[in-house]
Amino acid sequence: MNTALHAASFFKLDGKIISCEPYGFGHINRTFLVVCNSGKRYILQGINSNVFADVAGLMENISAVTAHLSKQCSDPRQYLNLIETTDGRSYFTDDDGGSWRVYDFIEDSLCLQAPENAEDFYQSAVAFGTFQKQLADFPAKTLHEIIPNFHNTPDRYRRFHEAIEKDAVGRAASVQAEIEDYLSYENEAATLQKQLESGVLPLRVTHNDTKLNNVMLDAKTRKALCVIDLDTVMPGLAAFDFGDSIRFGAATAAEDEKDLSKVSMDIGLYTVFTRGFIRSCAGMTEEEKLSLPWGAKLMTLECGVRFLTDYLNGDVYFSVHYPEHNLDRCRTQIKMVHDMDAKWEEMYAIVRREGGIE
Ligand code: ADP
Ligand code: GN1
Ligand code: MG
Repeated sequence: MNTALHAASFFKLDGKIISCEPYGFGHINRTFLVVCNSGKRYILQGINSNVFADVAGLMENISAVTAHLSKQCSDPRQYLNLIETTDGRSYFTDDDGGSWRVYDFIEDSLCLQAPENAEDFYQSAVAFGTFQKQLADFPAKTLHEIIPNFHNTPDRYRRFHEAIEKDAVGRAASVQAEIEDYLSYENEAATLQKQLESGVLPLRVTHNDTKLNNVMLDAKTRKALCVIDLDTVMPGLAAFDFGDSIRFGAATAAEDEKDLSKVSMDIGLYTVFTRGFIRSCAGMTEEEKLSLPWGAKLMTLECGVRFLTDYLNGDVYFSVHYPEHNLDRCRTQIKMVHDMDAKWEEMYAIVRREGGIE
């Protein structure tokens, strides 16, 4: 029996398992679709233990957050529902130390890799803005910090410097141009971190990985349904969630597009996302609203730094499908950053207008 199917047999599923197949496009966990003879479907995930050292803490976070959300949602498809193991735990550990969890499959839903129209992207903003608002009264201090310094951009630069120095797989010489381009932005990297440390920006419970493919839309109405992929829910800034959404969803091309002439930040999509996020996350301070353009730029810069760091380290973190995959990804991100620089004044003006700031 394969390990995923074996793991699935330890959960309280409705009926007998008839199939268990790889599913989706995540970079981190191993995801499977499990179908039972009752017709019921589930998502089984092998949790990536290289990325998540504290699986117990991670599952405690997810259990607590989904329990909190379940009290505020009328439709069970509006939050991730964890299925217990047969002995009443939130996850199963196999004989090789692998950790597995199961969720109800969110039926009649859509998960998009790119928005098909502006309304899809608006709905993803509603999903993430609502998620943040619903967690505004959640006691953030009780959450485990699953990946310390996850969106600490200066710390990502520190690790980038280490990777350049170490040059573990001898790739540094061939990517000097990319390294220099990223280093030329290092002086901007601490902008949000400084505002967080000085108390200008409030700490919230945030998702921290707000890619469009971490949102489910209702297949019939195409309205926001559910936010998924809760591994990185931790205390953070509104600008992190806003920014990572723009990085991925307002891009005019895929994260790994090779033809850079296709890559830019769609200002129309940026506008609709800003509108949806500000409207659904009521209560953001003026400083928070004004930090949103920085979120877009720094989350894109940071993700690019992470891709390039991983390329230099020999692709030890992100899943890659070919040797230059992380390099291609880092090139699209810096292209996006250049484009945001060109649109910087407009990005601010949009936030002011949508946020009602004179
Ligand atoms: P990763 O951390 O690897 O990105 P995700 O939790 O985002 O893993 O899951 C990968 C994909 O699996 C998602 O993009 C989505 O398509 C699908 N998926 C995850 N959870 C569910 C669910 N409960 N119902 C339906 N599809 C899901
Ligand atoms: C990873 O898990 P996934 O594929 O949604 C990563 C994010 C990156 C993203 C880049 C835990 O997200 O931080 O922004 O890839 N998640 C983790 O596509 O590192
Ligand atoms: Mg995901």
